[in-house]
Amino acid sequence: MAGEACTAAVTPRTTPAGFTDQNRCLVMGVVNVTPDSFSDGGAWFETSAAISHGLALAADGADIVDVGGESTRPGAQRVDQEEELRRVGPVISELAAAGVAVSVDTMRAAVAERALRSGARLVNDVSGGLADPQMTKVVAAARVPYVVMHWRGYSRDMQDHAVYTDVVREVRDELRQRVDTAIAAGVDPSMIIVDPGIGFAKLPRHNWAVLASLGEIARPGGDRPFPLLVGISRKSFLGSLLADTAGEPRPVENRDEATVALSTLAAAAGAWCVRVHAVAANADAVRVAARWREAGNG
Ligand code: PMM
Repeated sequence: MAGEACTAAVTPRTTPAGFTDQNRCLVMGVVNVTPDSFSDGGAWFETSAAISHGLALAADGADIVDVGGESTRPGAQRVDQEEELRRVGPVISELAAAGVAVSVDTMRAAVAERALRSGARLVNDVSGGLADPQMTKVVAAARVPYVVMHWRGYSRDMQDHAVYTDVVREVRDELRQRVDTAIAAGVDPSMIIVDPGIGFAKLPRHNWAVLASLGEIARPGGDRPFPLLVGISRKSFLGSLLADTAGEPRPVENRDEATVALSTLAAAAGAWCVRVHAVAANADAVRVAARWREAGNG
């Protein structure tokens, strides 16, 4: 495949078992059923608003709708399990019943298990199995695709862990440990998706270094690539990149154009999926990137 011959930033796009290859990067739309997420500030906290929003994202072209009940913005405190379940349960059931491919964004095995019973088709675990040792067992038993993200600790103090000598090597090696642990627990390797965890225990320069080496990140074992998910949407490193002349970061509500630009680049570099808030423009972007790759770039 053309991607093999290109730079380390480029990787062949691979697809996890359970998803059909669409010949392009997929788009995962975000529904945060939280009062305090940084990007949408509680707009979808009511169950009915979250369901309508998930349906709207699917209509806009989301291939997957990711439903989460716990904010992971830097500094966020945890919610308890019952509250997390109360937030995501009805939203997942309704969206799945409407035929939407739903993923659950959770670090808790019990929440993942309930979400899968309600119709979720993928587990998105930002802790990559570190937060709850039961998670990999639940995923293995359910035989569903599993997103293993690079993570160094809970949101309340994660930025204290943004210390690296060689960020690409360390992220890749730590992902490898998480992937090995998941496989040892019985998760089918063909169901694993890796994610560099942009903004999680990372400063802007770490995010950019990792994004420039997606080919290496996708190969935590150094050999065959895993499907890669990238979550860059509206994140603060884009705010600082686009700061005004006084140094004020670009506000979160004005970061969608930059998100689209970076989704295009990630898709052109071979990402399997981009996780975004504004679906329609990113759905166009991944189609442009697919055509770009088909034309011989990547
Ligand atoms: N980022 C957030 C939440 N969940 N999941 C994955 N797999 N990758 C990410 O980068 C990621 C995630 C934080 O963003 P949000 O608060 O806007 O949802």
